[in-house]
Amino acid sequence: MTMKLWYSPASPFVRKVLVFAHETGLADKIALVPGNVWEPDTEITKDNPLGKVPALATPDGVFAGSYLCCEYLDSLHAGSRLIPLDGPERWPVLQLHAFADGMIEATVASITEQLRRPKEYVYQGTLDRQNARISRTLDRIAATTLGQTTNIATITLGCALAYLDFRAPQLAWREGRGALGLWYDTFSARKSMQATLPHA
Ligand SMILES: N[C@@H](CCC(=O)N[C@@H](CS)C(=O)NCC(=O)O)C(=O)O
Repeated sequence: MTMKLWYSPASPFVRKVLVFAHETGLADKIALVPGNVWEPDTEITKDNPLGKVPALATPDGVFAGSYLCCEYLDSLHAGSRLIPLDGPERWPVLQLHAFADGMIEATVASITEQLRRPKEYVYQGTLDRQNARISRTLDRIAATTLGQTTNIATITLGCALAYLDFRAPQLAWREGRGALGLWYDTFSARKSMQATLPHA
């Protein structure tokens, strides 16, 4: 079975799906289809009316949004689930996923504000608010003990931190969060992370 992933090479949400696909041994079942979400008549809308990436076109239908793409991929492999279906690990994993995913959302919103709006319309208050959200969430995550278990949460966190390095290095997220930095150094060396480095 071949699936089609609408993607853009710098999108952290797309990267999350790609890392997930590598970790579950499904990467070679996915054909990447570049799409420019900023073109008004982008072809992505044929599959995903939201006009966003990622979207995964499969024999079972189109799945829009990174979480759903990952959940679908998780149903296709025989290894242990990266989104725990039940058991005590399910809720902590989903909770960390939500925080990491929210950081990506905030960073993307901030970058969109800076890169996609005419300079005179960029509102510093919005940027400050997103930065504060990211900083608080980093602090909360840094206060927890993170293992190197690979799951939807750690994959999303790895992609969130990488995206901060890529697009918002001035936030210096490692400062005062040494253990999180060490965690990321190990996680980002994984083959799945190395195979999916972003480019502008
Ligand atoms: N919640 C969605 C967010 C996807 C998203 O925001 N993708 C961005 C690229 S990183 C996009 O397509 N933006 C285009 C737009 O906002 O019009 C997910 O988890 O995939």
